[in-house]
Amino acid sequence: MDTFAPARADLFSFGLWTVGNVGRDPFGGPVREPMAPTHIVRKLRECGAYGVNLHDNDLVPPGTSAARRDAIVADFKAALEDTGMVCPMATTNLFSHPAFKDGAFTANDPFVRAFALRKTMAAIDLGVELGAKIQVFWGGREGVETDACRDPREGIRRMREALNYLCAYVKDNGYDLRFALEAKPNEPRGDIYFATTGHMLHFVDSLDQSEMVGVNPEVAHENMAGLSMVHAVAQAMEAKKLFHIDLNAQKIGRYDQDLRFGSEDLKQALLLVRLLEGTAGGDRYEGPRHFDAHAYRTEDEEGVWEFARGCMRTYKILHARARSFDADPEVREIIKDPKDPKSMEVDGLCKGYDANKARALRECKLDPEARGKRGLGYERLDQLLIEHLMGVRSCA
Ligand code: GLT
Ligand code: MN
Ligand code: MN
Repeated sequence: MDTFAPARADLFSFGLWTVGNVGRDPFGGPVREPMAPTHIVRKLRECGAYGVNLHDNDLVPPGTSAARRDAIVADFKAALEDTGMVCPMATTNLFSHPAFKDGAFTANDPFVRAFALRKTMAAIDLGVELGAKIQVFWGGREGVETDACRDPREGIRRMREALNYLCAYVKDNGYDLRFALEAKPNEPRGDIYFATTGHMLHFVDSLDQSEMVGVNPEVAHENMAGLSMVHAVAQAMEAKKLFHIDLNAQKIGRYDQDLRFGSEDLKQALLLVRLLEGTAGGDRYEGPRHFDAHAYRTEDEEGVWEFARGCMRTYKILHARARSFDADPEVREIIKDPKDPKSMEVDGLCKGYDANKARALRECKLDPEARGKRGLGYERLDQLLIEHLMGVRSCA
């Protein structure tokens, strides 16, 4: 039996736009034929995924008549039923239409803002009809080339207004749906508002219905800003706001590459899987493991499925390597909490201020000089991480 073969319980999902990417880039046109959404559903199930996500436009091309829309949706639902696939997440394309060139919810033109809101309400209806429990918001055009065009505080206020409106729409319709906000620092805009997951987390707290809004961090986007995806995800998990995740890979300092998960910076990928799966302890992330990536432009359709299988297989291998690392007695020894009475007493003095504790803290012996001289063994720890990652060291 192949222990790295994906199973439904792994909750692996792909967007129609990911495996369906035709390989267009700013310098060249498509290199692959578009695939029918129902074909993608069947192929993803064969590869071992459990879910498929979509933008409104991925399934229903703009300008489709109401009758044709219903027929497309019915066919798609039938493919989901036949295969047992689910649609865990849906999103709105608020970036392709020329009207969105100055933003969608944050655009200066009220007609554009109204169009964005109306389009999103329809995309929410579509997602809910397909069973989606999460609506992602990636504001690709919500930004500027020149900040001379608007007070950035107005951009922030408009974004809040739109999300408050849409949360109220969801409640009014009795939908069982939560929102996940996805940050990106730039591309396609020169600068995008709410550049990182940290910015988004702060913004979420300012919303009327903040309990129904969380984040959707993406590896490539945090790395584009030169930041740690592991820390972004940790902050979201700690705040109970990791509602969804976009897994992929990225070389630092480049455009948004959306590469196969684990194909760059394997150490970060290992530490990310370790965090999501809780192999070092702590809560596990329970939502979909979504791969927001696409195959190299060099590939034909077979290469696309090879890419999809690769994302899932690498995730499972990294999960096994993380388990092995955390089961290693030498690792546990290096990072264990000191449990001797003196350490525990000092620790107790630092938790929950009161005047007596503060007095005792002023007086107790801490010996910072000796502590400054102590080696911590993290070179050894990291070498152990690398050896588990490379498979030359294994613990059950
Ligand atoms: C687009 C973007 C992604 C977003 C998608 C959701 S669309 O491909 O690059 O990061 O997650 O709108
Ligand atoms: Mn993404
Ligand atoms: Mn991306």
